[in-house]
Amino acid sequence: MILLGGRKLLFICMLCICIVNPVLSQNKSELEKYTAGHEKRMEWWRDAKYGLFVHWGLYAQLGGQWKGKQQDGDNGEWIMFHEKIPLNEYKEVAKQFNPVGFNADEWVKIVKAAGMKYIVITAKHCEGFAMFHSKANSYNIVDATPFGRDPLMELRKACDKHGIKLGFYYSHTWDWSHPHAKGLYNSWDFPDVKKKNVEKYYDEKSIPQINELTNNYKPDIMWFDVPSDITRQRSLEILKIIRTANPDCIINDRISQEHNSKELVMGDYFTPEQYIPENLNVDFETCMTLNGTWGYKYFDTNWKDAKTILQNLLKNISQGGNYLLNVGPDARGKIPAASVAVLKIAGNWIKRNKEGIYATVKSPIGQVYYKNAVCVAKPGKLFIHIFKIPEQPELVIGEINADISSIYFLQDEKKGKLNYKQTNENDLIIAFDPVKIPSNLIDPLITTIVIEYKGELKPREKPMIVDYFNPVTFYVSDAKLKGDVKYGLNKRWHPYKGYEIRKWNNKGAISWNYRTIRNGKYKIELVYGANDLSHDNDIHVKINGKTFMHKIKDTPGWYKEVKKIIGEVELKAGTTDSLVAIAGYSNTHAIANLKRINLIPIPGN
Ligand code: H79
Repeated sequence: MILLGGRKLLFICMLCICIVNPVLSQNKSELEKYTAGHEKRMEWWRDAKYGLFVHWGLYAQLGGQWKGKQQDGDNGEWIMFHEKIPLNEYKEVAKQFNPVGFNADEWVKIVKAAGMKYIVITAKHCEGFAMFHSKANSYNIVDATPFGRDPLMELRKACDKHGIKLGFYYSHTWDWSHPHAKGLYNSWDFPDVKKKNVEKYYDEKSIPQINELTNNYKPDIMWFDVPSDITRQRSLEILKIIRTANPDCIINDRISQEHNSKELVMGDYFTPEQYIPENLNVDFETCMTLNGTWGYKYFDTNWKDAKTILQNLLKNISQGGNYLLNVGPDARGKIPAASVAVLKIAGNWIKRNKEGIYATVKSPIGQVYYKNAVCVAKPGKLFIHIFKIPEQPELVIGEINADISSIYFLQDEKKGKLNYKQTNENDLIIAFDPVKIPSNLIDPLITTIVIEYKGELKPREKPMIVDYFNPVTFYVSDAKLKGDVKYGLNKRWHPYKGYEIRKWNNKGAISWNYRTIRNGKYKIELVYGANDLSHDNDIHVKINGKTFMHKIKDTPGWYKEVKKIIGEVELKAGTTDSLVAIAGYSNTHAIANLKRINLIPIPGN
């Protein structure tokens, strides 16, 4: 080991500061310059709510099967990686790829019928094959297949014709066809990492192709994937290319390693994948598959139904985010008929209820207390999308500090149909008796009602309601923290971990105020993650003058959620109190990652 003397070390430090500082400040001003205009850029996107993700590449030709073996459980677009298909054999697939059934107009019409406002399509996935005519690299759909057409240019034209926005997914770091690409690289053709010069990959392929897409196809969105192994300098370079050509081009978070940071740095929005976040106060878009794969697999017929799609869309918009739902067109260039059918059913519902979807915003009073519904807002209106008719003939909306003028079904022209009462506590309760409601107003998918009010809707002031008619969740994101208790990632929602209390020990407390509107008995359920080091430590929950102690056991790991019923509690109507959770003695640094506490009504009480 070389030991540096104090003076030498100081000299090196000074030298580093001198060299690094100008670069940092230059980076900072470039970053500011090329991220400016976020609010304006996001206007159409925030109103759009719903888009189509399209994963289409050479993997569509294979349909999830290689040499007679079906790729179970894996994503179709990953077949080259999972089967370690040699590049020269994979290139043969390109020679067979001839999707003559592709019709850009037809795709855009499917998008419109689905009620979607934009498309994001794979211009190049990790396999490295470009689905557009690239001069920078001949491994592309025009030069390397018998098809010889440029589907992205055709789509650009069709989208312009029909008023649909178009974005491109581009795998800027991973590329299994390029010897110099890093990240998760092709280790079967190019095993020698020492021979790699990643700058060559960026200079020869990634950067020129991003230039081509930007300048020739004028994308409205650039959607990058896994930014592992990319330097900040390269991410900035990409940002600069895109924004120099078009300051309004929207870019997702995965352009740079900020992807895991607590705030947006270069990107315009976060991209939770296959997971709808809760309480995230930043632009985001949840992407999800319609079956179990992004890229086409002929044997995956596990389609989500229209109701699930709509619920996902509505949950996302109620949290202030967009929904990007994926289809995987096949080797003929057709979107599978089963996907088209289900998108259309959901699309017809959206057309009927569009007023409660597009251009809505997150509700200023948060969610309603009735659990099987979500709430979104427009000036003077709250839209309540009801997923399931309540078992009790009423909808508990909760505290509303505004002058309500009428409550009606969105489908009903004659307004003011629903009766309601507002309690002394300003809680709104809507009568919702399916026996009395005309059957045509109950939608077999989702029923939407509108609450119209005059004046300003002020934020809620009172503690949350514990209501015997509805299970209640105490989210840690809404808790008061006392002492040495912290949120993971500074309270930012994490794509895999969600919100949680981290490093919880016996030096702090987590609490929530609540009030009750009815008598009732509840089960207390803890939701947390812990590993076996925590076993036999305990968690204490205090409610209604009683303390419930829970011993931690049978927990598979810090980030694997477990649900444990720890006792029962009876609450009387009209109480205001608090629920407190405290970690018991711990000889390790933390005992559990707490996520939430549920009170589940016990029927018959
Ligand atoms: O394009 C879709 C996916 O192909 C892509 N993102 C969406 C939008 C994507 N899937 N996974 N990843 C990106 C990152 C995951 C990587 C890995 Fe693994 C998890 C690498 C190693 C563990 C799964 C298991 C894949 C390989 C082994």
